[in-house]
Amino acid sequence: MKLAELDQHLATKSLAGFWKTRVPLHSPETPYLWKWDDVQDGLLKAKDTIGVEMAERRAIRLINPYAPTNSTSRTLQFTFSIVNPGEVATTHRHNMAAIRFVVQGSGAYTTVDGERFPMEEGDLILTPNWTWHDHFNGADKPIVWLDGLDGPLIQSFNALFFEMYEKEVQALTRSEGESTRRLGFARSPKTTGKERQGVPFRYSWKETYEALKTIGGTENDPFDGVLLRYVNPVTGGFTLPTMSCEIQALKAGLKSRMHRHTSTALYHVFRGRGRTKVGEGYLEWEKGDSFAIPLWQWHSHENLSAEEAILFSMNDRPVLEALELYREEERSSTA
Ligand code: GTQ
Ligand code: FE2
Repeated sequence: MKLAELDQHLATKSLAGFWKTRVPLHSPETPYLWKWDDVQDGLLKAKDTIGVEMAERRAIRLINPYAPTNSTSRTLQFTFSIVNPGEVATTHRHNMAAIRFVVQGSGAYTTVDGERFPMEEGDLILTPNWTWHDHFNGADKPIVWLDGLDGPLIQSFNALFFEMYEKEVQALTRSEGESTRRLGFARSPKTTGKERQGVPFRYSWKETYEALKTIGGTENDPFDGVLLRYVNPVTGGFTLPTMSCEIQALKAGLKSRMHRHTSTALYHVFRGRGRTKVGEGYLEWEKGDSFAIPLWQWHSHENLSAEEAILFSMNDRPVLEALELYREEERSSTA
């Protein structure tokens, strides 16, 4: 039998020979940067055009035009939300995990599984997989925050589920600060280690920044400056099963060494100005910008200003590690 004939025969039986399909390998992805001016302009236009009651969430997604998934990356998603004074974003839950990082404004609340968490600039709030969440802005100015989600990853499994709560706002069943008192500092001796990792939690900016300052005097990661992971309050490990959140300070003039790894990272510039070399090109960033560093691209960061720069980021390393797919390589040079 001729090869072409065989291939055709197999195709009629919904089969294919390995010699025909091979195994698709990793293909390099394109880094991308979103300017804050564009994001902010979109949010301010949406603020007056889209009612939060009609949209459920007034959120704008970052789309990497080079990604095949219509999302920020193949696994992780950034969106920015704006909530006007007095507005409520109604209660729902989904098995995407989400985080909120407050970019601008204050005086709003996110309620997660019955506990109310204040939202101040720089705070990080976890809404883990399948927790009920709603938001309320009690201030007299709009508030803007960054939503980080593992949506594209969950969609790749076709396992995304979503539910609306029966009421607009959920009842408060816990006191404010209860999760921190339960989990933030000490573990109950009854802790078994098998507790659900996806617990609601808030990392206040005040404490995050104090921690950055404290370790900044002595610890400097050659690839990332002064870097902190937001550890999960139950396990002490990654922030969530699917996402690791990190905050890093780059001292004035710092140039980090190059490395690459099989995790994908999304960044948001909280303070400062600089550039990140990714592959052969540079992503030039300033306060408010966001950028994506695809997996397996050599990269290094540079602070181009006389002030400290602070980057918030989220990556999918917990998933790569759990599946034994995580690998990392280092270079001794900075570019
Ligand atoms: O803020 O709860 O971008 O549920 C997509 C789905 C944000 C949210 C998104 C969501 C949210
Ligand atoms: Fe949500």
